[in-house]
Amino acid sequence: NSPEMPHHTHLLEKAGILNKTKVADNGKRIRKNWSPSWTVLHGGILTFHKDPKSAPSGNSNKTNQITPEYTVELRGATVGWAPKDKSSKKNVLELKTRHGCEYLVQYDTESIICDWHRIILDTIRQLDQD
Ligand code: I3S
Repeated sequence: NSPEMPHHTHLLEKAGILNKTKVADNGKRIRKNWSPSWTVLHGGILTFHKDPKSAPSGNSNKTNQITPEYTVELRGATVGWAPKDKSSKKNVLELKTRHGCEYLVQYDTESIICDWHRIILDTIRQLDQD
């Protein structure tokens, strides 16, 4: 970690489509609402974007696809495979923030969800070192 190259410039980046639902907000359980989401990891923040299909009919346009729905600060967060009782879906990750928000993240293709698991884990570890 040299002065010329601050740690945050090494933070990992990735983007893709994942299925997600928020399940807790500040420690309070909330109702699941699974939806596909354009998901972007950048600067230690994971951003889930709104599902354009969820826009009111007639109101669907390209800008909906880049509207953030949830921004998740990965510093102090944990990620792991969700226990089977959390969802009947396969390949589900459980992401918990240090502020008590919880998300489930899922994708049928194992290699894709495994790549996300690895990069989120590596980012959390990297942030822990700062
Ligand atoms: O944990 P739950 O309540 O079994 O989650 C299911 C519900 O969110 C369900 O919606 P309704 O509450 O409208 O029935 C969803 O359609 C299911 O996908 C949720 O379960 P899975 O096992 O898919 O996470």
